[in-house]
Parts: sequence; structure tokens; C-alpha cells
Amino acid sequence: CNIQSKQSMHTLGEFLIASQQKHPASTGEFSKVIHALRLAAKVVSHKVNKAGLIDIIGANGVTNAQGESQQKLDVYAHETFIGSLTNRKIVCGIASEEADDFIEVHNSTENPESKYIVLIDPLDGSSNIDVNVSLGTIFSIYKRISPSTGPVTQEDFLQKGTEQVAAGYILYGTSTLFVYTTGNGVNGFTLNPAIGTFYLSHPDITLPPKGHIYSINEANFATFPESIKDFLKNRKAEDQKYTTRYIGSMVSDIHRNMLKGGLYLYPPNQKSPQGKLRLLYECNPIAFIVEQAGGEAISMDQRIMEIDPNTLHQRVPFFCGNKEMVAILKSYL
Ligand code: AHM
Ligand code: MG
Repeated sequence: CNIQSKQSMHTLGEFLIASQQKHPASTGEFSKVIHALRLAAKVVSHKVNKAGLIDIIGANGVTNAQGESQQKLDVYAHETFIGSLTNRKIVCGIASEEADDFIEVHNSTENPESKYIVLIDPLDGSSNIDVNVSLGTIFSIYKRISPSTGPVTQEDFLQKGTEQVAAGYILYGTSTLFVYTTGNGVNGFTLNPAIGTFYLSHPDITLPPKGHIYSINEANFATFPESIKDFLKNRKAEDQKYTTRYIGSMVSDIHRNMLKGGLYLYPPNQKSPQGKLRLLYECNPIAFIVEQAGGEAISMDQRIMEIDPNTLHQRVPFFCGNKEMVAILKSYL
């Protein structure tokens, strides 16, 4: 991707105004949702950067909806994003990877025009918190499908990924990046922490057509499906053509692969028979972004965004990256 020249610096706020002006019928409601996410991103970014300095690291003794131990920053990020979205009353429902059930933000009769729901993984890659490694937030925005006269229902959250209005991630890395798509390409904004402003740094992110990186937790190799084992063995057989990079923070692994070209894989294995990643909070939003950047995202035999979700915390095998590498993988699947 091109890095925006200093002469034409756009902030995320300016970019949103310009995008809104292209849609004269727009009420500005969508921009408000992004504004709320942007605010929470800045707060979480600040906290993540301070994490090494204060006594916030470590499990807090409770487990999340899937029974995994949570760490304090997970909870902090969850509360920050939920708080930012609910205080402004701009969405009618939220589902978070860190909560068992969805949250009805307020009765729609109080605010009948609120039509958006947000699904969020507030702090992904949480196993990296206590070692100062990059973390991320992943979000997905849909329009509710239940009648606006009543409360949101589970159906509003169990929509296919193809119905997403927008999706994005925030990468808390060496810099903090806010990357999102509304279905018209992917743009990335880097936070200038000194003044708390996101600047357009990665306009129109496009995956290179070819890639040479693959990212996978290969320690699970013994119980991967045979097709995946064959795929991996043959990548290694092509001496020095490929390299592995795996951080274990999905946002970081995906972001690097989007810029450099590569394939991310989380196949099923004995420990995680459906794979580890959640369809609604992780796979669908990343799939939307990767497809918008010219790549592909699939499960074992289906496009990720066409999977009909059954439950809020459903997991699916997940593979995504540039088209050429996904095509090679498909020939094994
Ligand atoms: P989390 O939501 O509990 O943080 O788990 C998701 C993370 C992804 O960011 C990452 O790609 C994956 O789990 C790593 O899993 P593993 O440690 O099994 O390789
Ligand atoms: Mg996660």
C-alpha cells in the first residue's frame, strides 16, 4: 500500500465527513458509531501502552464465555468499548467475545432511529498481554433485522458476514492503527499519541497478489486434518520459497500479511475441533477486510462470510490471505 504523503494528511474525522458527504441521505448515525469506537480505541491504546508500568497485568480470576481465563486488560477493553458505545446511545445492541449474551443497549422506543448493532472482540491476542507483544480489537457492524419497535433479538446478531455494513480492527503495535472498511476498500489510520489524532496512513490497502508468508500454530500439527498437513509439508518442500511468521495475535498476523502478502491458517485440531477462532467476533470482520483488500477468507469448504451462524460464540476453521495462496490451499482442501 502507499503511505499517504505528508502534504495531504487526513484525519479519521475528516475522512468520515468526506465519506458521509458522498451519501446525501446519510443521517450521520454510522459516523457516530465509528467516532465511539475511535474514542474507545484511544483509551485502550493508552492503557495497553501503560500496561508494563502498572499492576494491571495478570489473570483477574474470572473466566470468559468460553471458559478461558481473562486478564485484566481484556475486561478493561470490554468495559471501555461497551461504555463508549452505550453512553452515546448510538447502537441498539452489542455482543462481545467477553460476555455470554448480547447486550440490549436501550429500548428502541426511546431512540427509534438507532439501527446499528456492533459485535466486538475487545482485546484479541490476550495471551500476549503480559509479554508486551502487539494486541488488537476487532469489530463488526450490522443493521438490525428485527422490528425497530421492540428490543434487539439474537437473530440480529446471527447474521451472515455478507450482511456486514462495516468491519475493522485496531492494532496496538509499535503504533496504534485503526483499519476499517465499509465495503469500498480498506483504509488505515495511525494514531499520533501526542495529540490523540488518527491520520490516514494506509489509504486503500491492497494485498499483494502473491505472498510468501504463512502463519499458523504448527505445534498442533499432529492432529490437523491430512489436507492441511499435506499443504504444510509441500510448502516446506519448496525450499526457501516460503517463510513462517506467527505472533499469536490475530490482528498483528493478519495486518502483516495484508501488507506483505501471506496466508493465515487456524485449522481444526484435537484441542479445538472447530478451530479456535470465533465466527462472529474474529472471522467475519477479518474476512470482510481481507476480501475488500483483494484477498480471500474461507473455512474448510465455504467462504467465511456465507456461513449461517448458529450461536454467538461459534468457532470455525479459518484461512485467509492473498488469492494465490488461498487457491493453493483450496487445491488441498
Ligand atoms: P483470544 O481471543 O483468546 O485472544 O484468542 C484469539 C487468538 C488470536 O489472536 C490468535 O491468532 C490465536 O488466538 C492464537 O491461538 P494459539 O495460541 O492457539 O496459536
Ligand atoms: Mg479473540
